[in-house]
Amino acid sequence: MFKTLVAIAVFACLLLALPGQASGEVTIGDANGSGAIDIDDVVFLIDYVLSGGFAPQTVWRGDADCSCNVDIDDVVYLINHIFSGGPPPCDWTEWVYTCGRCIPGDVNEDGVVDQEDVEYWQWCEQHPGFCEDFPPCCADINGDSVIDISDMVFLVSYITGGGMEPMPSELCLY
Ligand SMILES: [Ca+2]
Ligand SMILES: [Ca+2]
Ligand SMILES: [Ca+2]
Repeated sequence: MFKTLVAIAVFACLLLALPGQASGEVTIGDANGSGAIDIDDVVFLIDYVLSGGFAPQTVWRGDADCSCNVDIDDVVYLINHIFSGGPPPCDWTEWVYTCGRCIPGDVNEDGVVDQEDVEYWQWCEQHPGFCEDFPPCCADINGDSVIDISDMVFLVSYITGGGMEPMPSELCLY
């Protein structure tokens, strides 16, 4: 019995210790970044939109109606969602595509993710200073907000088959 209680306690602690969001996942509408969409986000957005208050940490979090800008319509949308059962904000992946931020993995920005992206990346690495427009939002392919060799590995793994699809990056929110 004691062991069971300890196991339950440990499990509960683990649950509490889990972060609200996994790396690479953003909740559109969670304007204050608390991990949930609630009245606090409405208050936060009203303050930002109408009173010049703090912007959401990554401003596009506040784009609740997924219109690709943050304004009073987002406040109305959130109120309708929270209090009147209106539809939730679009999910993060949908937002990235809808607002044309980037196709994850499409580092040469030609609209497809393929071997040419790997080649472009390699070319950029070999020619520092020539790829000033290297799009960070497309190049953080594993969605951990850092651009490094692991993103290249992720991309190669996807293109050659078997690897996971590139994920949208929180870098797209800046
Ligand atoms: Ca909006
Ligand atoms: Ca491409
Ligand atoms: Ca990364």
